[in-house]
Amino acid sequence: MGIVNVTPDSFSDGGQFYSAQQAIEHGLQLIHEGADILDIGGESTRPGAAPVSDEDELARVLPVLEGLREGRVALSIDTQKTAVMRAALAAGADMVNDVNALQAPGALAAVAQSNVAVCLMHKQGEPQNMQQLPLYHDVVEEVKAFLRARIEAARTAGIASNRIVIDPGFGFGKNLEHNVALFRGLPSFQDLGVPLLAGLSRKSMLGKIAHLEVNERIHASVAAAVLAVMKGAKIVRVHDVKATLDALAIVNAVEGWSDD
Ligand code: 7PJ
Repeated sequence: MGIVNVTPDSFSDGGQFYSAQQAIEHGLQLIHEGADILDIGGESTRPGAAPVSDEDELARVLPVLEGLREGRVALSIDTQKTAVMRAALAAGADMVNDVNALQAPGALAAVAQSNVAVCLMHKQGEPQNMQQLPLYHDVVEEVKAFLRARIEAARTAGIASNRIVIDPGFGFGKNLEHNVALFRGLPSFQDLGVPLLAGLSRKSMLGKIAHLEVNERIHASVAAAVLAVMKGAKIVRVHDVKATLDALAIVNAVEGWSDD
């Protein structure tokens, strides 16, 4: 899954793909590099980021969805907003990626009434405050329990489990110790019976571990993606598609997962 940010203040690329045309060109480049899914987002969820209105978010993402629809890859809409989900699904999105796990009013119904896939992600707190004091007794068990409950809520709302993907939400209300514990515990998320997505690309946990600024994290990000796949992730959400696929080709050749 290649990341296409359409925000002026996105987490990791400094807003360089803000304009729709630039975002479309970036998406086409990621398709060329081998992405199977593009994740299009118009609201930054970086720690401390300010919320965006429905109208502004839609104005950012809809032209990009339209512009990439002919690209013959699956298009994911990265949003927490029910109105944005509905409009993006009407515009042909294939997947909803919700860092809020469809907890907004109407979000479960919006996805249930379509036939698209959904990624349910765990976070603690909200982007404005989530890194202030993340607290867990057992981070792996608590994140798993939350995701289990959200899978159940989605299924009850009419979303079949073969449409659901889960994500422990690296960096969303977790300190370095929590993030490392979750990463180590990734294999146990397979107990939940749906595919696992991991988003580690360029995140600050990698910077903290290897002492890297955000624009220096490609190699650490590739290592993290490879390790996540080896621990069971079926989808990795990345900025650097070609570098990641080159590394995963070696894993596939040696570990024999090329038919997955
Ligand atoms: C994630 C995401 C993630 C999912 C962001 C960033 C922050 N969606 N959206 N998982 N991260 N599913 O890219 O650094 O980890 S925004």
